[in-house]
Amino acid sequence: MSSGYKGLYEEQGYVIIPDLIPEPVRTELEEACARVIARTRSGEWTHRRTVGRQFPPFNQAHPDSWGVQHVMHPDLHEPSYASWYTSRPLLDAATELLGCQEDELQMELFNLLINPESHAFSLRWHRDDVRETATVDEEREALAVWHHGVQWNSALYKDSCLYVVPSSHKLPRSPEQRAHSSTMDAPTSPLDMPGAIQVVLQPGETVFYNSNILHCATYDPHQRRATLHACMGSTRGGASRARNILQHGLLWMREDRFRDGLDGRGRAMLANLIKMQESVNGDLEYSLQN
Ligand SMILES: O=C(O)CCC(=O)C(=O)O
Ligand SMILES: [Fe+2]
Repeated sequence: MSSGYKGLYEEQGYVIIPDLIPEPVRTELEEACARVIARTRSGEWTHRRTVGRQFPPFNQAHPDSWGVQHVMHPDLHEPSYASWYTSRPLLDAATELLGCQEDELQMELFNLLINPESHAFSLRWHRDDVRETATVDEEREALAVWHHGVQWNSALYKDSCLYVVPSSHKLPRSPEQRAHSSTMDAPTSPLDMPGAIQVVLQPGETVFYNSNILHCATYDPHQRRATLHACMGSTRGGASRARNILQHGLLWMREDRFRDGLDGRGRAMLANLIKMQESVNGDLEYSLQN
């Protein structure tokens, strides 16, 4: 991929890339999403994000869902997710943005973000791996570390849920920004946050964003959403992504039946994840709290 995407990604903390989902694949993914969304809403698939809770562990108390977790899980029998996750256009984008070689790519999370059925819901302003109580110095220190991972949202339908503060992945919050992001409450108007913009994705577009950019999201039950939400790392990060990734409980990825369903590229990426998992002791905390 020859582009200015990496420069923009580093400068703004996010970049929108079109066309990472070829047309026939998009239809397959739309159909797979319709099936897993139905299974999640019916309660059959219990790995889900529940309305009222922003971060894992997601409880099972609330009936409405805003996300489907672990779409590559073999129990879902939907091979199109793993085959897209390891597809050429996506791997080219990830290696460019990560600045690594393909054999250094580490398989990580793949979830689906959906509209709740009957409740409007919002996420508060947050960085995925820095707590809202961090001091300016703690924030500066956390943001100075290169995290060796990329995260993205790929919209199957038009998606205007996400808000970000461009370039905030490099800067501690200003006092005003801190005032808008220090409580557990979601904003009533996200654009009140100084510097905030709304990220609007047309169907088929992908936004890659630094997971420590200041961001929030709003979910409208009347606006159809099926947005592929995934991340990938590079082995250059060693175990630095362990907490962020392994807190989601990925035992199923160690099963032979999962590995057997992957192609050669996927198996190599999975082997890198398992190596990282084995290099740390299982006792991990959660990055953020609800
Ligand atoms: O819904 C989105 O686009 C953002 C989700 C998010 O920020 C998160 O899962 O931490
Ligand atoms: Fe987030």
